[in-house]
Amino acid sequence: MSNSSIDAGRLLGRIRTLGAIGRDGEGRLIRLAASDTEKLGRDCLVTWLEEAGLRTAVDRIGNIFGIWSPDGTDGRPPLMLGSHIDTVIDAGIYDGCYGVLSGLEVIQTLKEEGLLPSRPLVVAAFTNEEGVRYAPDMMGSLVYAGGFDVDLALATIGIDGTVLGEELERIGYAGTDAPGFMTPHAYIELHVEQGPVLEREGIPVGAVENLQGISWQRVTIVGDANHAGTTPISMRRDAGHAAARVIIFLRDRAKASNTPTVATVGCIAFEPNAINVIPSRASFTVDLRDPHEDRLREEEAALAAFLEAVSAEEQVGVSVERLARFEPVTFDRAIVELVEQAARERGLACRRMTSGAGHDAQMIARIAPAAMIFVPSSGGISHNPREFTTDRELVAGADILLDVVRRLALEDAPSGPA
Ligand code: HGY
Ligand code: MN
Ligand code: MN
Repeated sequence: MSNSSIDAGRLLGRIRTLGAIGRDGEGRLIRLAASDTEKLGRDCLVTWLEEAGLRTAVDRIGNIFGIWSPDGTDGRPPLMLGSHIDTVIDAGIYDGCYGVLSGLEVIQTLKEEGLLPSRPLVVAAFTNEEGVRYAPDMMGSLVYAGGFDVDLALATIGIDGTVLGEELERIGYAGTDAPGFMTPHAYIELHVEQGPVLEREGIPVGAVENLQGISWQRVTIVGDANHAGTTPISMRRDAGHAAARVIIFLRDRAKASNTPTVATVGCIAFEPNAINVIPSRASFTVDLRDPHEDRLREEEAALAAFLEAVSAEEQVGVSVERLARFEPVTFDRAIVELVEQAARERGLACRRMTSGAGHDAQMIARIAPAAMIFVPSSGGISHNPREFTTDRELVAGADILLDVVRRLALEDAPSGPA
């Protein structure tokens, strides 16, 4: 593989420019799916895609594509790169954006080098990867891979009561292409690790070989509002206390399991939410993850059993809504090996690893060979403004992507002008 490099200044500049788009009054980065701030990020990306000479396309779920189809490649399954540019609340600037902008950078570099690929090169920015405003997460890539009906997805109601399809219309990204209109020859996603492993081991490149299963649920507990001062403890139907018992149960169980199982309650709301009123209602989300499907099922079953017990003991009603459920995914071994080879040839240490986070690659893996490349996250921090990766690590990761793409792009390519 060649040792040319991407244009580091262009990539790093774009990461910082996009990272400045969508800041609120307190400087927090918030570009929730199909929001006004995300529109600004989308518009910026489309401008860069066009400046790079790529054809842009938007499908019905708002996925954005930059397409380079050199002569003679039209209609062939493309090599697809990508990730997402929507963010969580008070996000870092690398999650998702690094993969989209590196994909654009790699295509632009190969184009400028005069490469003659055997197939189109495409970079994708998938809609609503984070799933914060509309569940489930990885929605755009899930629809693209045929795992979720596009009309049902467009009808999704957000946490703010908006309808995704209407919001995409409003921001001008309700595209017309059918999701899945290009079946990739292969898909590679470059992403910051968002965990502590690479930094802790001093390794600059992760060859991601699998991704853990994800279970999202919303639990609603209904008790009785009552006076905080006059109601004896024994007479309470306290939805808040019942919710607290569930949260403690989840943490204690995951900790005691000595397995990679993780459990998170990220959102919680009480009603009537008054200092001197026993909560009549508690609604909270449960995010369970494990690399092994059978263990993830065990965790879900244990939670269901505990909810039943709490309902009886606390005399409260409990209902559960499924928000997302994705089984663990194994990535394409041949691409993983290409990542390792590219790292070796650049003299960079590399290790195989599991992704703790969900990614669009896990959805595209349903329709094409897919794999991911990780670079270190400082302190393992992500979904936090302190998310950070050094320029050197960012450029190294993009160069690995460049090498892998060049190799895959030249597979069964014509041997140059006759
Ligand atoms: O939830 C996730 O792992 C991803 O950030 N959407
Ligand atoms: Mn991400
Ligand atoms: Mn994320």
